[in-house]
Amino acid sequence: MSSTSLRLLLLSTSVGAIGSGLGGGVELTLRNLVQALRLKGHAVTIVAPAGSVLDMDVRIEQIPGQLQTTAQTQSREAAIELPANSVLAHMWDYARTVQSDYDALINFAYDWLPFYLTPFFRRPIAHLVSMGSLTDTMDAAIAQVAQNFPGSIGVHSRAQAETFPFAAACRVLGNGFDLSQYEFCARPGNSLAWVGRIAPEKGLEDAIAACQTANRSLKIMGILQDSDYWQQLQQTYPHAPISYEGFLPTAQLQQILGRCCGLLMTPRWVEAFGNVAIEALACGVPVIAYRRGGPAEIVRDGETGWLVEPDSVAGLVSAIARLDKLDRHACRHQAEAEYSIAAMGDRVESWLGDILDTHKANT
Ligand code: HBI
Repeated sequence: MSSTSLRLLLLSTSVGAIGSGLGGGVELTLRNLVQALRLKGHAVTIVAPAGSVLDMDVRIEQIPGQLQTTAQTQSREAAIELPANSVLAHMWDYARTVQSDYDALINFAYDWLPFYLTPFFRRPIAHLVSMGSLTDTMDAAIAQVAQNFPGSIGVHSRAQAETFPFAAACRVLGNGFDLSQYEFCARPGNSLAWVGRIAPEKGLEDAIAACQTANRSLKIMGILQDSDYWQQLQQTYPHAPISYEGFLPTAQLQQILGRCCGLLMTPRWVEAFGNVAIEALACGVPVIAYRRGGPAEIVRDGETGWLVEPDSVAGLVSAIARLDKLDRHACRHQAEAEYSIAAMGDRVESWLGDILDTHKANT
């Protein structure tokens, strides 16, 4: 692609305002992508649910309306849901009216509507799919775009792509982080860390059980998304050495995370990527993760972390005992080599270039 500056319209997730934490990893992904694209000279505008805030000077078109139901709480056969006064519908109606001011759109919502609308738009739409396969209707909607607009489906990991029938059509992009926001910590304390949305698909109970067995304290950070689940954990493990540190902005998160001797990742589902793994590596913190989904592609087993038999608490305990075999400098180096803002910017710019070239060839 020529090095012309692109005018890009980024449409955020529909399940929460940016900064609310409800958008999970997508909020961080979107923020870092804005930084990566602007670093490469492109102009970026964001469309997001009203109440969105971002720690950078970028225009956000704030759209009012009812948030979308989170897809991971739906059953495989769930029908398409669109509430009255849908913020998603308003976001994409806005995009329709302004599309001529942009060279391309990037969709971050894991929802049927943006995929269905793709052929109705004059401008090309790049879809950054943020989760693995969850429902038949979403699989069908994404497959339709993968077929009719080859190359326009981006994912974070090969494992995530493999959950879809159209895996071969997916462009694996990894992710990118502003590593200057993460401070390397050479001498950690004894605590372990667990970071993520506190919800059943994240398997927090295994991390708690492992720390109780290993007699290590566990610092828990992230949005308390499912309070019933959290209550149930407290009842099941009343004496576990855990502390909930809250849902923290990056500056505070990395301060606590960096002083931990390891991060535990216990996903029950195929984690599309595992942003928190990179945040840990960036601080020099090794990652103990189930051999499942994105984290299994990130962790260099025996070098920057340990990969564990999925759902094996005993495996977590044994990996905890081997944390001291790992070099914290190797962790930081891996983050710098593969997951910097610049590295992600190169991958996304190349992806957008290919989509624009294909679009030009077909119009
Ligand atoms: N569910 N319906 C829906 N739409 C989204 O955009 C969405 C979601 N669930 C979770 C989510 N986005 C993000 O938290 C993850 O993609 C990281």
